Amino acid sequence: MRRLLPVLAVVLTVAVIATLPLPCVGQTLVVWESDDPAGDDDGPGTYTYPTNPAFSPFSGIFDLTTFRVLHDPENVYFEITLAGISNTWNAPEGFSHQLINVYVDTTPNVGRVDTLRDGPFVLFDSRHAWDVNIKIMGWGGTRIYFASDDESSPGVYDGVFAEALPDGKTIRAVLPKKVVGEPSDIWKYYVLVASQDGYGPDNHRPVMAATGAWVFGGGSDLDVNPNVIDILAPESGLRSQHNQLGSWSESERRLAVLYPANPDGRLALGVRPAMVVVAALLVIAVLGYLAARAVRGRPGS
Ligand SMILES: [Ca+2]
Ligand SMILES: [Ca+2]
Repeated sequence: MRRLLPVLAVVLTVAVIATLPLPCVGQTLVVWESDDPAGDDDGPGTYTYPTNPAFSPFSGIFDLTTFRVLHDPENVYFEITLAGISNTWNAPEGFSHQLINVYVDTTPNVGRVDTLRDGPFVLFDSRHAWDVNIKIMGWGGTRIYFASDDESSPGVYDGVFAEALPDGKTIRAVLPKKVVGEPSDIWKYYVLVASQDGYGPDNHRPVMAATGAWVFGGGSDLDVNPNVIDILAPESGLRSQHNQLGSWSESERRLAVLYPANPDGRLALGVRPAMVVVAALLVIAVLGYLAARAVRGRPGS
């Protein structure tokens, strides 16, 4: 038994670490985070930036690289890191270009699969209908909407705001818990990066067939292709960004269908479930060894 003590200590340590909350960042706890491939700010693979110099294709201002959910006792924070952000037109929040919509499936089996208003031109997976939509943009436009809202809803803005962080590439949205609730492991996230346009549908800069000074190219002149430049999604596979954002059809007037970035909840974290499995296997191995010893040690065996 004495020889087993170090093994048991390791097993217990791994098991405890696997169940601990994610590491602290300052005063806040990380609930979930995920990276997005760099250089995929091309929607379904065909989109090109507007030609006005404010939208340098090398700026990466619509290229999502990381999405992070944090919380403290008062607020939930969404941090969206891009390859770069730019404050070309001096928005008070420190970013001018980005329009980020995060749709969260907080409650299974309720919610909606379309957007509140025409603008992004996408639909959502019916198995993960969204319940809360956080619209993040400059000039005081950040809002929280609910699936039960109607098209004319002004959204919740009390205590809701967005700001550029000092790293010069991260936008943080501050969302009161009394509005959005306590973040949970079962929350599923759709993260959509678009270009803010005060004249566009629901503030989305359109993606047309041909690139122009103020519009993206590589889409359609009908309101059927996503006005979304990057989403949080894998680079390859069935649910790749290009497959998701390319699942629209002009001839069939069919919108693209998007899938949440973490359909399997915490499994998306990768390393932690692996640690849980390793810890469980070690516990089983040790228990099996102890049981075998107990049987061998029994009188008459
Ligand atoms: Ca990206
Ligand atoms: Ca992406």
